[in-house]
Amino acid sequence: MPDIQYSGRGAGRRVALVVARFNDFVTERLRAGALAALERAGVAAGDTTTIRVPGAFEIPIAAQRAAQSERFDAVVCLGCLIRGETPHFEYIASAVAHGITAAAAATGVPMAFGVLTTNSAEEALARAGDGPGNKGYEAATAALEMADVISQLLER
Ligand code: DLZ
Repeated sequence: MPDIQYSGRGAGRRVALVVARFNDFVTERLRAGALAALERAGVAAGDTTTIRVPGAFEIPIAAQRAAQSERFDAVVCLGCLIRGETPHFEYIASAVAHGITAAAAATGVPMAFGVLTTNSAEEALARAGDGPGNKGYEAATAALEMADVISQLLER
């Protein structure tokens, strides 16, 4: 049996970006990184849809609804939690991580975790710069890889 691995091609994939507006000075940079990764992999601009939600806490329900719509092959979840500015930081971060995991398991649609959890705004910005170190870029790449792998698994 041949191995199953990412082809590196994203053409034809339809991708939802669920982006939290809270800390948008970071999350819009994550979105830009994600769009750059999708474009580089060949995803058409018309095949991406951005869904903005108030904060990271709202990401899982929007991601699940997007997946249930059957309009997307993958969902990229982008948010930014900053410890020093966020009471109950651990609680929210845990709820978001578990919520995204549950949404992916419930729908079978791959969801990438691009939610930063940092100690400061400076740390967050360092993970949202230009180029491949951008965590939005990494999340979008992971989402495409999982969409490809799952599609190959369903073929066999
Ligand atoms: C309320 C809040 C706080 C204090 N901090 C953050 C944050 O650092 N990052 C983020 O994405 N959202 C934050 N929020 C908003 C919550 O995620 C949520 O939108 C509200 O509690 C409303 O449910």
